[in-house]
Amino acid sequence: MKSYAAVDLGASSGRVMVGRVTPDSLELAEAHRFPNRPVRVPEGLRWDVLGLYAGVLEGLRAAGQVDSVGIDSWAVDYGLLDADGALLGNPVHYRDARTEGVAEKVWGRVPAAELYAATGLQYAPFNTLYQLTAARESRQLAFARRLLLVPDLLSYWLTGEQGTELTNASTTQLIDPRTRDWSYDLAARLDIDLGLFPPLRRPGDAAGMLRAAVLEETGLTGPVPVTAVASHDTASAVAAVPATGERFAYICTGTWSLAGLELDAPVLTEDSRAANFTNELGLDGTVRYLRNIMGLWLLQECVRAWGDPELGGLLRDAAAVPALRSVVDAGDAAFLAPGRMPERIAEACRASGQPVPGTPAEVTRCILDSLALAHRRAVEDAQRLAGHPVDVVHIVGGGTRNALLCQLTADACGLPVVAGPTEAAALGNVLVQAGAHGLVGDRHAMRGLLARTQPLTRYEPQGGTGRWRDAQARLATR
Ligand code: ADP
Ligand code: LRH
Repeated sequence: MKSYAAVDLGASSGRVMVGRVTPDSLELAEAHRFPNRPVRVPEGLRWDVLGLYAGVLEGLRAAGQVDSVGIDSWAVDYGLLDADGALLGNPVHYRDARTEGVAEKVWGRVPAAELYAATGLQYAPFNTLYQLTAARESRQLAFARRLLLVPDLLSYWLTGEQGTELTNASTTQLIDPRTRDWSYDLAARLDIDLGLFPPLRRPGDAAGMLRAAVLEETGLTGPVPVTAVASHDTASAVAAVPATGERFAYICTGTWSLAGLELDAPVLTEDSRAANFTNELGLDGTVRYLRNIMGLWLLQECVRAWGDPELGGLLRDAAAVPALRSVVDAGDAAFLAPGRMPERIAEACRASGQPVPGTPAEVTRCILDSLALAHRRAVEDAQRLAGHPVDVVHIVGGGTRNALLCQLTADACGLPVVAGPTEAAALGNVLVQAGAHGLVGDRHAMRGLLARTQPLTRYEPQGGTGRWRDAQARLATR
């Protein structure tokens, strides 16, 4: 048996999990969980990356002796280092307003269609490419000698070694999904200095050893290697989808819903661009063909506005509210920024001539119906655009704890939903480490092990998809 520490940093919480693996068994236990609360300072919204690093160290101490450590986190964001290797300021949060209006400037130099053809990445205002363009005139960027994506930054602090992990690099919009290497020509046309990024590493590559000071602080006995995993949390979560065949769609639910397919090659058509599907990179040469949906962020922000009522009670009350009274477009980037979420949802309903949800239960129901509807649309569009039909939808991540959302998704898609595992990103992280150490085989073997060992819940579709089609039509005509 081997033990692996998986550091998994989501937008709402960070955790250090310990996975114990043999060729026939897989157990995951939580060593430490800590909130991830962005901080608004006069310059804008920032990640408290030192607080997160402190949480990682505390988690490693709680994890105890392990055979290796892997790190994954949310995508696109980065820290800049000066010539001495010191961090220049707090990493900017992807929900910060600095990228407003930047895309249009970029498209003036490289049209959106060419950008998509080169990178296969959906338009999202926070793609690293747009963030770097927004920062172009900043003194921080002028002083920077290195750019490390968030998991790579933490890995650097743990080991002293630098690298850029490929699955997360694929969210920068600077990678060509066909060559799985940097898009040199595009970067040159946009004056983006790829020399800021350290060399690419791939999931399973060695990423250094815990530094002596880290061993001392965590009480671990060295040497303890750090292994590059699929360091984009969504790539780790997709690796842990317990599918037993090829005909499946997945929805990674947490702060975001990431809904789509695993493919062998990118889909770079104009239709795909118009539908805003992304081609991010996954394990074993795969492409994660998916759409970003606002996800449980909508609910998180409402719950925050309501003074943090207990989630279980809220979901029970929402289950009693009549279905599909009002829906909003849960893919709309208008919901990206924090603040005033119940009001913004009410305004969207009013503007589209639908009943305005009033109570927290009604707003929650509107959010869950809207998410299920967006899940349906993404699963349908992905199958059509990629020519890859599916028989089942796998839901992984924190949203698997929301039985109403899982059932509504099954109903909306008209397909069975298999929910679980909840800590998919951490499991994918553990399994890539286990794979690197020869304990499990490729992603199919990983999925077989997950399907045999993890508790999963099946939801059968109910009630026909007609009313979901009607709700979609209501949204489409507005
Ligand atoms: P991230 O990794 O993006 O931080 P998670 O995968 O941890 O997100 O999922 C967080 C979400 O899971 C929360 O926003 C919440 O909606 C949902 N969730 C967590 N616990 C429960 C619960 N007990 N019941 C229902 N939903 C839950
Ligand atoms: C989910 C996620 C998602 C990205 C977003 C920025 O945590 O990594 O895949 O698009 O954060």
